Amino acid sequence: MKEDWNSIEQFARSLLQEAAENIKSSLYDSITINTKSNENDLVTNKDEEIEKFFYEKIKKKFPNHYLLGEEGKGDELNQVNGIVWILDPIDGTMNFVHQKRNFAISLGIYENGIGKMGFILDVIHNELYFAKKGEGAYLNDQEISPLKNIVLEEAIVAVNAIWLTKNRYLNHEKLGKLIKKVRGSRSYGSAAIEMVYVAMGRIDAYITPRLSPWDFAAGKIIVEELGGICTTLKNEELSILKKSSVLVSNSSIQKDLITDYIEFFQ
Ligand code: 2AM
Ligand code: CA
Repeated sequence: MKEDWNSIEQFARSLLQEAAENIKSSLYDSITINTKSNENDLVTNKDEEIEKFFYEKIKKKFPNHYLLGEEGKGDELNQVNGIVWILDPIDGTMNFVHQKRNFAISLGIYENGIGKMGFILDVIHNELYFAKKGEGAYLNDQEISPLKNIVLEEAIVAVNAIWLTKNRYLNHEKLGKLIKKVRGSRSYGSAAIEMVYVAMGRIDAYITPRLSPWDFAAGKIIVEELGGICTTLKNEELSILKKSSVLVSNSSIQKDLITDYIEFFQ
Protein backbone atom coordinates (compact mmCIF):
# COMPACT_ATOMS: atom_id res chain seq x y z
CA MET A 1 0.00 0.00 0.00
CA LYS A 2 1.27 3.47 -0.91
CA GLU A 3 1.47 5.67 2.16
CA ASP A 4 0.00 9.16 2.15
CA TRP A 5 2.96 10.97 3.71
CA ASN A 6 1.24 14.32 3.40
CA SER A 7 -1.61 13.22 5.59
CA ILE A 8 0.81 11.58 8.06
CA GLU A 9 2.74 14.85 8.27
CA GLN A 10 -0.35 16.99 8.82
CA PHE A 11 -1.65 14.62 11.46
CA ALA A 12 1.71 14.59 13.27
CA ARG A 13 1.78 18.41 13.24
CA SER A 14 -1.69 18.63 14.76
CA LEU A 15 -0.82 16.14 17.52
CA LEU A 16 2.40 18.01 18.33
CA GLN A 17 0.58 21.33 18.62
CA GLU A 18 -2.13 19.88 20.81
CA ALA A 19 0.43 18.18 23.06
CA ALA A 20 2.49 21.38 23.34
CA GLU A 21 -0.59 23.41 24.35
CA ASN A 22 -1.39 20.82 26.99
CA ILE A 23 2.17 20.96 28.41
CA LYS A 24 2.31 24.77 28.37
CA SER A 25 -1.06 25.21 30.05
CA SER A 26 -0.06 22.94 32.92
CA LEU A 27 3.54 24.09 33.32
CA TYR A 28 2.99 25.53 36.79
CA ASP A 29 0.45 22.95 38.00
CA SER A 30 1.70 20.43 40.51
CA ILE A 31 3.28 17.47 38.79
CA THR A 32 4.07 13.99 40.05
CA ILE A 33 7.75 13.19 39.71
CA ASN A 34 9.22 9.70 39.82
CA THR A 35 12.66 8.33 39.03
CA LYS A 36 13.56 5.58 36.56
CA SER A 37 17.02 4.07 35.93
CA ASN A 38 18.66 6.26 38.60
CA GLU A 39 17.71 9.11 40.93
CA ASN A 40 18.48 11.75 38.29
CA ASP A 41 16.50 10.01 35.54
CA LEU A 42 13.12 11.66 35.97
CA VAL A 43 9.63 10.95 34.68
CA THR A 44 6.44 12.88 35.41
CA ASN A 45 2.75 12.21 34.95
CA LYS A 46 2.93 14.59 31.95
CA ASP A 47 5.45 12.44 30.06
CA GLU A 48 3.12 9.49 30.46
CA GLU A 49 -0.04 11.42 29.63
CA ILE A 50 1.41 12.87 26.41
CA GLU A 51 2.69 9.52 25.22
CA LYS A 52 -0.69 7.92 25.87
CA PHE A 53 -2.36 10.77 23.96
CA PHE A 54 -0.17 10.11 20.89
CA TYR A 55 -0.67 6.34 21.09
CA GLU A 56 -4.46 6.53 21.22
CA LYS A 57 -4.73 9.12 18.42
CA ILE A 58 -2.27 7.33 16.11
CA LYS A 59 -3.86 3.90 16.59
CA LYS A 60 -7.27 5.35 15.79
CA LYS A 61 -6.16 7.14 12.64
CA PHE A 62 -3.55 4.64 11.40
CA PRO A 63 -4.31 1.24 12.99
CA ASN A 64 -1.45 -0.45 11.13
CA HIS A 65 1.23 1.98 12.37
CA TYR A 66 3.34 1.31 15.49
CA LEU A 67 4.45 3.62 18.28
CA LEU A 68 7.71 3.17 20.14
CA GLY A 69 7.72 5.49 23.13
CA GLU A 70 9.98 6.21 26.07
CA GLU A 71 7.35 5.58 28.71
CA GLY A 72 6.25 2.17 27.47
CA LYS A 73 2.69 3.25 26.64
CA GLY A 74 3.13 2.23 23.01
CA ASP A 75 4.00 -1.03 21.26
CA GLU A 76 6.80 -3.42 22.11
CA LEU A 77 8.96 -3.71 19.03
CA ASN A 78 11.66 -6.17 18.09
CA GLN A 79 11.58 -5.51 14.36
CA VAL A 80 11.53 -2.38 12.19
CA ASN A 81 9.02 -3.36 9.49
CA GLY A 82 6.15 -1.03 8.67
CA ILE A 83 5.63 2.53 9.82
CA VAL A 84 6.96 3.23 13.29
CA TRP A 85 6.42 6.50 15.15
CA ILE A 86 9.24 6.95 17.66
CA LEU A 87 8.31 9.38 20.40
CA ASP A 88 9.92 11.04 23.35
CA PRO A 89 6.97 12.94 24.84
CA ILE A 90 9.28 15.16 26.88
CA ASP A 91 12.98 15.10 26.08
CA GLY A 92 14.84 16.94 28.80
CA THR A 93 12.53 16.01 31.66
CA MET A 94 14.95 17.46 34.22
CA ASN A 95 14.76 20.81 32.41
CA PHE A 96 10.96 20.53 32.28
CA VAL A 97 10.82 19.95 36.04
CA HIS A 98 13.51 22.36 37.23
CA GLN A 99 13.74 25.06 34.57
CA LYS A 100 10.38 25.02 32.76
CA ARG A 101 12.22 25.51 29.45
CA ASN A 102 14.68 23.79 27.12
CA PHE A 103 12.71 20.59 26.70
CA ALA A 104 11.19 19.22 23.51
CA ILE A 105 8.76 16.76 22.05
CA SER A 106 10.78 14.52 19.75
CA LEU A 107 9.03 12.48 17.06
CA GLY A 108 10.67 10.47 14.30
CA ILE A 109 8.62 8.53 11.76
CA TYR A 110 10.39 5.55 10.18
CA GLU A 111 9.38 3.18 7.40
CA ASN A 112 11.06 -0.24 7.41
CA GLY A 113 13.86 1.18 9.57
CA ILE A 114 14.49 4.23 7.38
CA GLY A 115 13.87 7.70 8.78
CA LYS A 116 11.23 9.55 6.71
CA MET A 117 10.21 12.53 8.87
CA GLY A 118 11.67 14.09 11.99
CA PHE A 119 9.95 16.64 14.23
CA ILE A 120 11.48 18.34 17.25
CA LEU A 121 9.26 20.87 18.94
CA ASP A 122 10.94 23.22 21.41
CA VAL A 123 7.76 23.74 23.37
CA ILE A 124 8.51 26.98 25.21
CA HIS A 125 10.08 28.77 22.25
CA ASN A 126 7.33 27.59 19.85
CA GLU A 127 10.03 26.36 17.48
CA LEU A 128 9.23 23.36 15.35
CA TYR A 129 12.21 21.80 13.57
CA PHE A 130 11.10 19.46 10.80
CA ALA A 131 12.79 17.44 8.08
CA LYS A 132 11.41 15.18 5.40
CA LYS A 133 14.06 12.85 4.02
CA GLY A 134 15.33 14.17 0.69
CA GLU A 135 13.04 17.21 0.76
CA GLY A 136 14.78 19.66 3.08
CA ALA A 137 14.52 20.82 6.67
CA TYR A 138 12.56 23.70 8.20
CA LEU A 139 12.42 25.77 11.36
CA ASN A 140 8.75 26.71 11.51
CA ASP A 141 8.14 27.98 7.94
CA GLN A 142 11.73 28.86 7.14
CA GLU A 143 13.96 26.47 5.21
CA ILE A 144 17.21 25.70 7.05
CA SER A 145 20.49 26.06 5.11
CA PRO A 146 22.80 23.05 4.82
CA LEU A 147 25.80 22.95 7.16
CA LYS A 148 29.08 24.55 6.11
CA ASN A 149 32.54 23.11 6.77
CA ILE A 150 34.31 24.29 9.91
CA VAL A 151 37.61 23.68 11.73
CA LEU A 152 37.95 22.20 15.19
CA GLU A 153 39.56 25.34 16.63
CA GLU A 154 36.38 27.28 15.88
CA ALA A 155 33.93 24.58 16.94
CA ILE A 156 31.50 24.57 19.86
CA VAL A 157 30.99 21.11 21.32
CA ALA A 158 28.12 19.96 23.53
CA VAL A 159 29.02 17.52 26.25
CA ASN A 160 27.78 16.99 29.79
CA ALA A 161 30.48 17.91 32.34
CA ILE A 162 30.07 14.53 34.05
CA TRP A 163 31.99 12.88 31.15
CA LEU A 164 35.00 15.07 31.91
CA THR A 165 35.34 13.28 35.25
CA LYS A 166 36.66 9.71 35.43
CA ASN A 167 33.87 7.39 34.31
CA ARG A 168 33.30 3.96 32.79
CA TYR A 169 32.11 5.11 29.37
CA LEU A 170 34.54 7.66 27.99
CA ASN A 171 38.24 8.48 28.26
CA HIS A 172 37.85 11.75 30.15
CA GLU A 173 41.44 12.85 29.56
CA LYS A 174 41.07 12.73 25.78
CA LEU A 175 37.77 14.56 26.07
CA GLY A 176 39.49 17.18 28.22
CA LYS A 177 42.01 17.74 25.41
CA LEU A 178 39.13 18.31 23.02
CA ILE A 179 37.55 20.89 25.32
CA LYS A 180 40.88 22.77 25.41
CA LYS A 181 41.23 22.57 21.62
CA VAL A 182 37.78 23.85 20.62
CA ARG A 183 36.36 27.36 20.91
CA GLY A 184 33.74 26.50 23.50
CA SER A 185 31.60 23.86 25.18
CA ARG A 186 27.93 23.79 26.13
CA SER A 187 25.41 21.47 27.76
CA TYR A 188 21.67 21.95 27.24
CA GLY A 189 20.23 18.85 28.93
CA SER A 190 18.00 17.74 26.07
CA ALA A 191 19.42 15.40 23.44
CA ALA A 192 16.79 16.51 20.91
CA ILE A 193 17.66 20.18 21.36
CA GLU A 194 21.38 19.44 21.20
CA MET A 195 20.87 17.53 17.96
CA VAL A 196 18.92 20.30 16.24
CA TYR A 197 21.48 22.83 17.42
CA VAL A 198 24.11 20.82 15.52
CA ALA A 199 21.76 20.71 12.52
CA MET A 200 21.39 24.51 12.69
CA GLY A 201 25.16 25.09 13.04
CA ARG A 202 24.63 26.73 16.46
CA ILE A 203 26.97 24.11 17.86
CA ASP A 204 29.17 21.73 15.86
CA ALA A 205 29.08 18.42 17.73
CA TYR A 206 27.25 16.62 20.52
CA ILE A 207 28.90 13.73 22.35
CA THR A 208 26.89 11.43 24.60
CA PRO A 209 27.51 7.85 25.72
CA ARG A 210 24.01 6.46 26.28
CA LEU A 211 20.84 7.38 24.47
CA SER A 212 17.72 5.46 23.53
CA PRO A 213 16.05 5.41 20.10
CA TRP A 214 13.41 7.97 21.13
CA ASP A 215 16.16 10.42 22.11
CA PHE A 216 17.81 10.39 18.66
CA ALA A 217 15.20 9.11 16.15
CA ALA A 218 13.94 12.54 15.05
CA GLY A 219 17.21 14.41 15.43
CA LYS A 220 19.07 11.97 13.19
CA ILE A 221 16.72 12.67 10.28
CA ILE A 222 17.04 16.44 10.67
CA VAL A 223 20.83 16.42 11.11
CA GLU A 224 21.39 14.16 8.10
CA GLU A 225 19.09 16.20 5.91
CA LEU A 226 21.39 19.17 6.49
CA GLY A 227 24.60 17.26 5.78
CA GLY A 228 25.60 16.42 9.37
CA ILE A 229 26.57 12.96 10.60
CA CYS A 230 24.96 10.91 13.30
CA THR A 231 26.64 7.67 14.43
CA THR A 232 27.68 5.86 17.59
CA LEU A 233 30.85 7.07 19.31
CA LYS A 234 32.61 4.23 17.47
CA ASN A 235 31.42 5.47 14.08
CA GLU A 236 28.82 2.70 13.68
CA GLU A 237 25.32 3.13 12.30
CA LEU A 238 22.56 3.83 14.83
CA SER A 239 19.71 1.34 15.19
CA ILE A 240 16.20 2.40 16.15
CA LEU A 241 15.84 -0.78 18.19
CA LYS A 242 18.86 -0.29 20.44
CA LYS A 243 20.26 2.02 23.08
CA SER A 244 23.64 3.38 22.10
CA SER A 245 26.27 6.03 22.37
CA VAL A 246 25.76 8.92 19.97
CA LEU A 247 28.03 11.35 18.15
CA VAL A 248 26.24 14.08 16.24
CA SER A 249 28.60 16.20 14.23
CA ASN A 250 29.29 18.63 11.46
CA SER A 251 30.78 16.27 8.89
CA SER A 252 33.99 18.28 8.49
CA ILE A 253 35.19 17.49 12.04
CA GLN A 254 33.64 14.06 12.62
CA LYS A 255 36.70 12.01 11.63
CA ASP A 256 39.08 14.04 13.82
CA LEU A 257 36.73 13.71 16.80
CA ILE A 258 36.56 9.93 16.45
CA THR A 259 40.26 9.33 15.82
CA ASP A 260 41.86 11.83 18.20
CA TYR A 261 39.46 12.72 21.02
CA ILE A 262 36.78 10.10 21.61
CA GLU A 263 37.63 6.79 23.22
CA PHE A 264 34.49 4.89 24.14
CA PHE A 265 35.14 1.96 26.49
CA GLN A 266 31.95 -0.09 26.02
P1 2AM B 1 15.06 12.47 28.83
O1 2AM B 1 14.99 13.79 29.44
O2 2AM B 1 13.96 12.20 27.85
O3 2AM B 1 15.18 11.35 29.85
C1 2AM B 1 20.09 14.58 29.32
O4 2AM B 1 21.42 14.93 29.17
C2 2AM B 1 19.60 14.00 28.00
O5 2AM B 1 19.93 12.60 27.94
C3 2AM B 1 18.10 14.09 27.85
O6 2AM B 1 17.81 14.21 26.49
C4 2AM B 1 17.63 12.78 28.43
O7 2AM B 1 16.39 12.39 27.92
C5 2AM B 1 18.72 11.87 27.89
N1 2AM B 1 18.83 10.60 28.62
C6 2AM B 1 18.77 9.37 28.04
N2 2AM B 1 18.91 8.40 28.95
C7 2AM B 1 19.06 9.02 30.15
C8 2AM B 1 19.23 8.55 31.51
N3 2AM B 1 19.29 7.25 31.79
N4 2AM B 1 19.33 9.46 32.49
C9 2AM B 1 19.25 10.79 32.20
N5 2AM B 1 19.11 11.28 30.95
C10 2AM B 1 19.00 10.42 29.94
CA1 CA C 1 11.73 11.74 27.92
